[in-house]
Amino acid sequence: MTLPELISETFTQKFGRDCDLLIRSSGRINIIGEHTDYNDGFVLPAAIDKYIYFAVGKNGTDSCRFWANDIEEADEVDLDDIQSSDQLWANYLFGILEQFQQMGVSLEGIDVVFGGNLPIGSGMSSSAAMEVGFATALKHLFGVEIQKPEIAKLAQRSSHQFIGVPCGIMDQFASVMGKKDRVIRLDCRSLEYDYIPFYLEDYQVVMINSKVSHSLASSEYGTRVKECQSGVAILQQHYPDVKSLRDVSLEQLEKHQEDMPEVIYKRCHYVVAENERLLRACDALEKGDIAQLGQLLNETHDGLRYEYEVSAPEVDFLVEFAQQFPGVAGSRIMGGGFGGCSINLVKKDRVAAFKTAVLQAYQDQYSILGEAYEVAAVDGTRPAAVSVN
Ligand code: GAF
Repeated sequence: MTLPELISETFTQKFGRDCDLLIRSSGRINIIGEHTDYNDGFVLPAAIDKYIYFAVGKNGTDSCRFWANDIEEADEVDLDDIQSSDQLWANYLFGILEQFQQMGVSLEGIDVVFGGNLPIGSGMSSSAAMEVGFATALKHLFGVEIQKPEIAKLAQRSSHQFIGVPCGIMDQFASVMGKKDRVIRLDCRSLEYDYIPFYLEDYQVVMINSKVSHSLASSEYGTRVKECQSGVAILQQHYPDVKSLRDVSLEQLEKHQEDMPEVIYKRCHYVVAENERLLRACDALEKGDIAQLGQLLNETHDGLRYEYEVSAPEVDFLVEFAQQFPGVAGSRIMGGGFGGCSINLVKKDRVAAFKTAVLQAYQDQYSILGEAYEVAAVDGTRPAAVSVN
């Protein structure tokens, strides 16, 4: 049975009728440009072929019932009184309902079944895929006129307001705006974007899931946001036009190293350098220079590990192993950090050997069974047919 069949059939079994609509939502990878989005910088993500499907249908009541198929948990919420749930996954959905209500949409009760093959908590944006997937379902079900970039912004607001995570726009934007065989070069200040052909010659993107997710992740994320803001406040004393780290050059930053605490300098240095690296990475991609692209990924990992300090020992191990493995052009931790996946550019004829070797070494070192996924860039969140996977 295909995934869409599974999700729509589960809907039928649970709720005793067929669903009205099926939505396919994608996870995302980010080639380079990590922790730059909330600094008004650039990112280079793509929607990928790891999905969450939503089967939805109106139920004629004022309440919404949810079934999370992968973890077999249910939840329910009254549309007149949307309160936080004890279950985090439910809050990603409740927050979207609240956003639609704030837009003045008059919602009716619905039933929802969702699930898929996008690993949860692995840095591939399962939460953003849930948010934009559910928002896309509501758009179609209630005939709401809302464009895709607005869906991304609405989902980001929901993360800020309902979940309390001050995330950037990258994940939601990539999930909903992704295009087959393209990466998105997104300016997170203006939300202007273009699509860059994503052809890696004889290389393949391979994700290695460490299966660890350290609990520091959300509190440290907020701390990084604040650290960057305090760096900006110091720089503004010298450069009044600076609004965010996006506006700062390495030269300007280095000149004022002594004016800021060491930790703030390190955070700012990483972000400013990462923005510059991204522009060089786009060049490398356009020229088909995968060796150069890989080298930039390696540099990003060092920055995330030593300057931004958002890596994790388990992922450092995976990355160090990969960087030394013949046929790997580059490797780094991907996403918010503190666990999750590494992203690796691997020669196609070395993929099988790499996956076996890295997972074995990881298991020997940490007694954890990691997972490897070969991923491709696909079209982002959209209505789906039951018969197509
Ligand atoms: C998380 C956030 F949600 C994104 O907005 C982004 O900041 C990313 O971490 C780091 O690049 O996925």
